[in-house]
Amino acid sequence: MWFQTSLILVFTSCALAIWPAPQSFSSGNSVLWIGPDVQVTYNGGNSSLTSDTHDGITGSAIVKKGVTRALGTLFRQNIVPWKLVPRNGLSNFEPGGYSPKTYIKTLTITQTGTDNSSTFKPLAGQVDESYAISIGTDGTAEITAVSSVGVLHALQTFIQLFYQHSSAGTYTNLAPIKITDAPKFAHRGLNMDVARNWFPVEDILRTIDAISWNKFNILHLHMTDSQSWPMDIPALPELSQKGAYFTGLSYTPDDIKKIQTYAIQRGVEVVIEFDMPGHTTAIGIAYPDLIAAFDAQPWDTYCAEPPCGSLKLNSSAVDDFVDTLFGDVLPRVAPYSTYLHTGGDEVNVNAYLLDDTVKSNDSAVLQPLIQKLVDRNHAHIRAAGLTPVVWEEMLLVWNLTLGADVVVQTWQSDANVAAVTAQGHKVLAGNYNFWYLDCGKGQWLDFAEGASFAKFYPFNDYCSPTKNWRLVYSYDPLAGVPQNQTDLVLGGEVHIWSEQTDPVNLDDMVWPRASAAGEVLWSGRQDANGNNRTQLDASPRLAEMRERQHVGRGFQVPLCLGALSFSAL
Ligand code: CP6
Repeated sequence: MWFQTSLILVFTSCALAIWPAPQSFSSGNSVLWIGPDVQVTYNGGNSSLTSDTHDGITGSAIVKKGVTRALGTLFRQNIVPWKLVPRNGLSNFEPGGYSPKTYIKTLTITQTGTDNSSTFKPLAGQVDESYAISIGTDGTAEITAVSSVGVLHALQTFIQLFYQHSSAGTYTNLAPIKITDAPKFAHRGLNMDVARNWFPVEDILRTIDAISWNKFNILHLHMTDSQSWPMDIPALPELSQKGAYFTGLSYTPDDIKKIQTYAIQRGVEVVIEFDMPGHTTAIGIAYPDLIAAFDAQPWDTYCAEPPCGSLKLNSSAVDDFVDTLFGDVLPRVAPYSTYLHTGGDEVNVNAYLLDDTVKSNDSAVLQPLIQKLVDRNHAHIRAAGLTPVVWEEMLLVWNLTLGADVVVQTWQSDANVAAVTAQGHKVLAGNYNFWYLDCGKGQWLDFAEGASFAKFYPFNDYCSPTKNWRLVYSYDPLAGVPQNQTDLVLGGEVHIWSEQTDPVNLDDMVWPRASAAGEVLWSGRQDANGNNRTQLDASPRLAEMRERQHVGRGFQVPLCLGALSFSAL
């Protein structure tokens, strides 16, 4: 049974509207239609996959559910349920003049590799995420990938090939299509701060959907900060009972598992961060003895952002705390994670003037104590089979001796990316000037501490029309990294700090600006000829991405074209 209207392939070879851009493609000039009764086969099976209800996490279950979602999206059967946008569904338009119509009858999916447990942890290059798509003029479509994650990426590309027309005269045809694709960077993440505001589980799941559409493979949850501790730790029950914004506004172990497994089914891995020793005030609400400089004033003497509070550095109670914390969390999250992030950003030495176990702001005194804390944490993480991640300051400000396995996440400059690789460490690139989605769009104009922030962060030009996707798109994770060290750049993350973001504005703060980072990370800043990708090439494709893959799936997000900057094209 055909759907009321069919869909057609419409791209010209000069503007294949795929986001992120595939590494290589070619297209022809034949229009093909597709209907919801397309026969999908996976590795030779011949039953329709759309009725599968398997709940386990196996490669074939991942593929089957991925197919169900992809076809559901294509035929508007399962758009994101959280924010249903009243839409007309498929238009009544169909191109004429093509008779007889050729329909895609079969989509043949072939997975050439065998999934193993690490296949579900698409990190650090462990998983082959490549795929190929081939569509012949006779209406046969093929997807080939090594892993189930590769098949998921292929499906996200596949559904973008079909265009629902709403106006006549713009279609061109394209089969035969050939696409071969693979990511430039292994680590493609969004860091979501879930501590500054409370985000119900469904907001996180919705964000996982959207990041998978953009071929990101990491959701980094900045889980804890000074403002709240929203994760239940059964061995330390008061942490979230007192440290969450309100009792119950916290993620239970079941919630965490649900988030992790939901992500894995979409080719995404969750990285949990417990930021310490700074950014920990909320711990002190339950355990006052663990925290120095609790809400100390004036705040800008003792911390980067109020309320102040740092884990004490020479306290056996703190040692016991981290032992209990990691002993509780790691066995639960390890099956679904590769990494655990121990934070380490923005430690203010003055907080330790007020630490009764230290009473000093001398870096030479503090450095070995921070080293001990980090060593302790990282030993726990390694014992659980995971790899530690830290913020750049642990290496570049505190000169800690970090294991060769440790991944260092930068946020301040290109020079710092290079400084990390110069020391032989793996690095996640990021830069507040380009990839901080909380900066700009006027959010900080309303912030009560705005004047103080302006003093510290003059680089945030508030309410700027230039903090748009174009700026995000112009960032190159490899800028400044010597040729022979680029292998150490695992990828990068775009960040949504949530002081000014909550479930109400989450989607439009993040999307589609994060999509721009998604393309840089998947496709690379440069094209196959080594030239920087241009905004002229990206702009119509991103517009399609936003309209069809975000708004069309229920995300009411603006394109935020912002000020044109032709000099940056
Ligand atoms: N919170 C935490 C933040 C920031 C960082 N860490 C931050 C710093 C500067 C800017 C934006 C955000 N809000 N925990 C830095 C990694 Cl401009």
